[in-house]
Amino acid sequence: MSTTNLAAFLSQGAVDPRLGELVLAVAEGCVAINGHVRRGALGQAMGALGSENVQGEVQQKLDVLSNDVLLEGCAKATGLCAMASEEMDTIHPVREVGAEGGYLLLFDPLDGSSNIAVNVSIGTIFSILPTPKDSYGRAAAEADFLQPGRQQVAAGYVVYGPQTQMVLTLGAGVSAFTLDPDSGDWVMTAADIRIPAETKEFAINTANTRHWAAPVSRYVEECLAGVEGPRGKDFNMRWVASMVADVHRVMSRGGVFMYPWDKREPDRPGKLRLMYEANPMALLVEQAGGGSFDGQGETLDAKVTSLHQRASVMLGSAAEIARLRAYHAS
Ligand code: P6P
Repeated sequence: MSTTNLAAFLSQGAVDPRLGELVLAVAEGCVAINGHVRRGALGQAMGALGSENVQGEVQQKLDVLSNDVLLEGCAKATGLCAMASEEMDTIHPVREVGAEGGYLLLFDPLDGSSNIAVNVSIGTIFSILPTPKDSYGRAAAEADFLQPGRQQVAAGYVVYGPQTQMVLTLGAGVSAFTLDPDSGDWVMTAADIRIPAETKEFAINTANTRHWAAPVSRYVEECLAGVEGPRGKDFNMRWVASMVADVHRVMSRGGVFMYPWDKREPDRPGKLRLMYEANPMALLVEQAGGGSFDGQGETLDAKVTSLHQRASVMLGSAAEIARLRAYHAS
């Protein structure tokens, strides 16, 4: 593969220069976040703040630091109209856009932050929507963000693991870039990523087994039954409890990642958030030939009613998602 980098990839003719500028600003912010993550206890960013975010979750210092890094770094992107984050109750307006339109950026600045203290991979997830046509010439409103995931013009994540990697789609396939720790450059290390349709690996928190809906229980039980069971093959289970790490494994070698609805909070669709976790991951997975299902329909078609709404998430290898869909239909 000829060596190319993120800047060159984003400056291709087909990419709106303002979109490329915004993705580069996100990438630069993630380089700064990467630095804080990797300093760990040697830095000032470890530990909990004692505050809670809009989700009612204890905020880690790195959660807020990462959020601030992205707010400050991305505001310079000339096409950016407003931002929204897991860590902020309301949207963060940046500038009005004229008739040429612009972009809305959503992110989970540091997903899986409960893993910071135990040195397990964590990540940043981001999603980019177009500003709605009726928003031209005025400041952004929260309602402008409430678009189905299929409207995304770009989505990606950065996983802070043994390597720091960005996996990105602009709607025409999925590429991966590895941060060169020496040069600080994002070097393309994978192009046109494809998820195998079949798999022998599933990821779900099995501590919740007694709370699952019947179709999910059936799917997992059949995986556990292995070669003697209806699947006729043995499966392996993984659960990092860091969505970016678990989804990166699916993007890298196939598999199924599930955080489905369960009986613990029957009125809540699921634990994960639609706008800045499920939707960006669903676009990446679909662009790589996989599928994403929320128990009723495609994640990307889910109706959006609020910025921080949650979703049931089942995504990964196409044949497995088709099976889960069939079990939910029967
Ligand atoms: P549980 C991390 O807190 C997170 O939001 C996702 O990254 C991860 O997949 C999930 O929650 C883990 O949840 O209930 O297994 O701890």
